[in-house]
Amino acid sequence: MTVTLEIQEQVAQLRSQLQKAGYAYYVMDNPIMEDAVYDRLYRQLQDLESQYPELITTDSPTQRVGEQPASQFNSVKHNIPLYSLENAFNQTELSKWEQKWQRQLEEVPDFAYVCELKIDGSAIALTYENGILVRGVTRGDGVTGEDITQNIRTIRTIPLKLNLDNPPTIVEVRGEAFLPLDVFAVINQERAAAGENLFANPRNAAAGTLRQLDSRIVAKRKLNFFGYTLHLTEESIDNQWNSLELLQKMGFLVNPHRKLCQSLEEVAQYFTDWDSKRHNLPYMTDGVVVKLNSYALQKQLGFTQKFPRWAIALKYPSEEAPTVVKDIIVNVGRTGAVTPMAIMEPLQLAGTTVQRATLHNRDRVSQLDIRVGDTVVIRKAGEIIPEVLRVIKELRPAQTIAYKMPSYCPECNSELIRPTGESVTRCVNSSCPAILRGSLVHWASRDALDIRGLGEKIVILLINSNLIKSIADLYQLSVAEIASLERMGDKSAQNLVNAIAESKNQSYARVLYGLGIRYVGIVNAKLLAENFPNIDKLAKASIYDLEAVYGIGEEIAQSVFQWFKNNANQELVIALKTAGLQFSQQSSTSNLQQKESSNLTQIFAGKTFVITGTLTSLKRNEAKELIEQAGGKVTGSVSKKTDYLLAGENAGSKLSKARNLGITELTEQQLLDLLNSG
Ligand code: 1X8
Repeated sequence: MTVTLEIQEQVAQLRSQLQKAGYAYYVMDNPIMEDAVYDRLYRQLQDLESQYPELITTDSPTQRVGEQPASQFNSVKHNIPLYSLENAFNQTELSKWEQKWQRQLEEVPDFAYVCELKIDGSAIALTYENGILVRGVTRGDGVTGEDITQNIRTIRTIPLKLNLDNPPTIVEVRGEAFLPLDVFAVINQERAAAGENLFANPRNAAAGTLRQLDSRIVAKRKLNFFGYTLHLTEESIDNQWNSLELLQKMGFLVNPHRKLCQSLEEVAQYFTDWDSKRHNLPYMTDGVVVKLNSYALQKQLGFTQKFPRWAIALKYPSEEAPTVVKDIIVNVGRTGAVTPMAIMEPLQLAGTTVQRATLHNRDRVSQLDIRVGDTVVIRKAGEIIPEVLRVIKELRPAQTIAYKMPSYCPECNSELIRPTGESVTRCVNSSCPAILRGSLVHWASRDALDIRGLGEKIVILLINSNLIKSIADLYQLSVAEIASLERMGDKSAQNLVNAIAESKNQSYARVLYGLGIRYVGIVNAKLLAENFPNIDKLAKASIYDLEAVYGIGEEIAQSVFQWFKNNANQELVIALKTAGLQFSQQSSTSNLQQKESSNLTQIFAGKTFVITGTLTSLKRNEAKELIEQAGGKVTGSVSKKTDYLLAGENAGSKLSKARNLGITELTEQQLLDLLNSG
């Protein structure tokens, strides 16, 4: 088909509308368009682009997520090195820095400092050619980094095209890619549910995410970016403050909490203010960056071997501190995972008292060679449990004994298992009291059934007095039974019984999460609940059915499938159902069930479908049900036997495989048209 001028204009207009709407939504946090309208324009653009592939440009809003994972990242030398910053830890060091730069000049001119928050993320350099994003590179060692352009493109607050009428030929933008704290928490929850090692802090999580080879995974992690340095070939800007303004105008997210300060006293005030206010920010900061505003002054001062002389990072007190190990124990969690822990002389860390720190796993224990009596450095980062960072071997007392992890469960004495290829050691005795205790605590936790008053202490009392042997027994407890526990009055017993009864109103997704199925964190629980509208459908789902859900991978599918095969779990579900817990989705999907007896003709009789990508007008299970009603079958993976591929947005490897096999692709609209004509 030939491309008319009209179509070109239509494409250009759609892109401009989408780009403006995306900017308003992601950068300004002030949407100007309804989601449904955005989706409709997006699909119009996608349709035009698939009809006229020659019109696709790299800066099109449809081109943020790549289809193919990268096999590796190429090394790239930075055009301008990325320096690190000199650190100052207090006002004295800050004053010394001021004296130092001033001594370098024959005469100190009028000057101002720009203060910015120091974002605890991963520095990256972006290159724009003629206003179009062409490259994103990690900091690396400052001289050479890795080309992660594919991943960078998924960050919504990084413009694919600069918002400038006449962009300079080359623009370089530096800034910090970071994970907002809520996103970080969810990622770690999912990793904990999967029995994987947690990211120590948002910085590691951001760095790890940026180095993911599959940009579709990066897209799901919701990285964000603050721009803070602008390099232009022409000298049109003469200070840092104006460059931040220009960055913002170009379409970048620039941190709003910047301040132009006329003196070091003002800088000190900014630092103190933000030391308390930083805890309310939705991202992690580890200090403030102070820069001389004037570019002329910056140029005059230049760089040392390592640092610019015109900037410094004023850092907050460390969240790391030394203490002494009193004991090493192992803790058995609800999944049976055995975690070694150090019990330490209590210490103050970032404002709280800490006396336990995780040693993660067996390998970490031998790597550290930690012993009772050792002096260790503890780190507390964000919300997670403190960890032992390192052992100061120089301070080890004489005659310490190497620590060896036990081979038997400290709670039930059964032999511990370490599956090959896994770092976690487990107790696999399903009646281990530690597992029951952990399962109950998890069931009652805030994101699960949220049963107030049912903490670990009560759980232990309930188990020890033989009142409960499974989660379902909670729902049989009487006020009198609870009141018979140590230090439990009638009133608190009644409150607890009420709280337990109220938990029956919690959603199906929370119940699924509460069951503590491995890899099923809150996010996956919601996905499962949306796609399998009741527990019977979920219990009957094959691995293929499970994997057909966008976002549910092989490991999760396997884990869910295995969980429902287990007899004890089946009994638990029955008992909880009898007790009145929610095991079906209360939503729009229910009208699908009513359609079950509808009289669609069997136009897809004997045909096999695969669904991939994000569907926009139908839910996955709706599409599946429609296909099945028309006599078709939906499977999880593409093969020669597949007849049709229903491809939604951001379809990936399944789409390429289907194309290789010459399988017919359908859009949602085409599917609906076929069904309507049938
Ligand atoms: C590092 C960082 C800088 C800024 C914020 N966060 C950082 N992590 C900033 O200037 N606003 S500058 C910088 C560097 O130059 N190494």
